[in-house]
Amino acid sequence: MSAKLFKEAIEAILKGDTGRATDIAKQGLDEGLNPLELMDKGFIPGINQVGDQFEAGRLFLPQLVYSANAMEKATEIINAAIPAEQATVAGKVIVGTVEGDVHDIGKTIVVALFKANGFDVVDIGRDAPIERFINEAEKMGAQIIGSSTLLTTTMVVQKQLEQELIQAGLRAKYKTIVGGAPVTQRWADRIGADAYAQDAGDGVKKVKQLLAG
Ligand code: B1M
Repeated sequence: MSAKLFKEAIEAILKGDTGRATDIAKQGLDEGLNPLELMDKGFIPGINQVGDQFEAGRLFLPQLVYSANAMEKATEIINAAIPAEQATVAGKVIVGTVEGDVHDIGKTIVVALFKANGFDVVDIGRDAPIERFINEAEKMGAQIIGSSTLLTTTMVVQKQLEQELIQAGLRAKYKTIVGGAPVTQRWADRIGADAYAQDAGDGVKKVKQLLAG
């Protein structure tokens, strides 16, 4: 039954059918599916296929926008249903998508999972300037600054964030974690970030490690 629903989720995202995508999200949750499984096996493969088709020139920007809208609405419903875990480590985290990049679906999932794991999170949104990451981290007394980016052209902003923290004399005060589709452990090492996470679950694991260390 769930395999059929995952397939329908993929199709709804490919068609950019928001009504169908939100119905499937609700149906899956009503049927007791794990929200993250519904995301990982249904909606995320759907939006990844959209990305592949866009890259191959088989889909155009308006269709990408329709699919993204459907994905955003389904993600909203699913994020709200992620069960809250008992907090094992307390921690304050700032998360945002870097300046120049409006992709925030993955970042929103990361934020939802961080919150569900008991972390105190300030989501500074997308296209967020470096000063905003730093000012908000200072304001909230965060221990961790997390940045997301989906564009190869904006990956460099994660590096600039590291440099700004050094220049402001604040680098030792914070741990940094980076993520996003083109980001890798190698990139994190190269720019001097403290951690890299490949998905939201990995992000929770890495944040716990950073707080423990
Ligand atoms: Co655009 N886009 N897009 N897009 N888009 C990509 C990224 C692209 C790879 C598509 C492609 O060509 N195959 C390509 C980038 C190519 C490149 O840089 N090499 C691309 C492009 C080119 C563009 C535009 C430039 C298109 C144009 O205008 N001509 C434009 C950029 C505008 C801008 O930002 N300045 C653009 C616009 C858009 C939309 C607005 C239409 C929409 C975004 C809507 C939104 O986010 N609200 C969109 C979408 C939806 C995509 C794809 C199809 C899907 C992204 C997504 O949501 N994935 C994408 C193709 C792809 O990635 N396969 C594509 C699902 C999401 C759950 O995964 O975000 O990777 P992801 O997040 C994961 C992990 O990466 C990780 O955990 C998440 C959950 O598992 N993670 C973290 C992410 N952040 C983390 C932070 C952490 C830890 C883990 O700690 C802090």
